[in-house]
Amino acid sequence: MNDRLPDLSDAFALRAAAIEDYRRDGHVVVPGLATAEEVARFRPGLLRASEAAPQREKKPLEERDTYGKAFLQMFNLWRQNEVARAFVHARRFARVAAELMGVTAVRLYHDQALFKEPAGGATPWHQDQFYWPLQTADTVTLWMPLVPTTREMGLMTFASGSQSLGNLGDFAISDASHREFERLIAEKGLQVAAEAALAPGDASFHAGWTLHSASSNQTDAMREVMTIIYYADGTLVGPLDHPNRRFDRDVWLRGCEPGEPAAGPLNPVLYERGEAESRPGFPAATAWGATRGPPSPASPPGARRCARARRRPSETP
Ligand SMILES: O=C(O)CCC(=O)C(=O)O
Repeated sequence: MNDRLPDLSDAFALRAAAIEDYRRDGHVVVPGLATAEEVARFRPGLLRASEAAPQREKKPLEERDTYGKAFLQMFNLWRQNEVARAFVHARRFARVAAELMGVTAVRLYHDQALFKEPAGGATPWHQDQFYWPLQTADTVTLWMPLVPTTREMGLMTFASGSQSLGNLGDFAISDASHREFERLIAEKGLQVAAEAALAPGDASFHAGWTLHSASSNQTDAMREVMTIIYYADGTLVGPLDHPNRRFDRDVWLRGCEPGEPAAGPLNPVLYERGEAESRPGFPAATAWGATRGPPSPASPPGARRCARARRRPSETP
């Protein structure tokens, strides 16, 4: 058997309608971004990486809070082995992220394996970007199951258009965020879109400010999902105005100070559009970019790394 990993660097033919849907709704499903065969080849390495990740929760489900019951959360798998690195760094995926956002280059913020255990709880409504000290609305999460996933195992639900409301307040993932955002969704009459079933390699993408939640796992099987979070190259580090953002800066933007480019050693550029790749006919910036300021420019030469990371290039987490 050929044990070389499948090549995930090719261009995926993203439908123009998917870009429009993403920019209007703040989320979209991209079926078949990877084939089931490709996912099957990467899965063992991703599982090994998730088992080795030091953050993997050891406490039994019943001793955890609502957030802890929602999923096992293991991050920076790409630092664990070459298989995980090739998956997380896949140019095919990063290019779709860039095309959805309408930016020319994207960086990695981090990856996370989100495994909802049998009897794992629902994921409360929340906004991801509450946690992220990133000064841009051009952030997006790829969410891809590694196994066939049904609603009963825990699939995502999105409040369409909620990304355009921006920051809805300081709500960490909790019962309180769920209550508050459920109330707000009803008050604003936002459409709620619930995924029904995804195959391995199908991916959903959601923007950093999109309100989302996920159903509980009522089956005996682990819901294995990989996520990869991207942001526009050129993004600056935002204020570290609460402990969650300080944590995120310390873990994922190590060495970067507010006001500097978010471009530390853990944030490689995963896709940069070449001249030959520009696709006339695709709108260039996010629909909400117009109201939230211009899209982030690509980094100027010399601004590729944040200052502290430049001074300490050998530092690794
Ligand atoms: O997988 C889940 O249950 C929730 C995922 C999520 O909140 C995210 O990817 O931002």
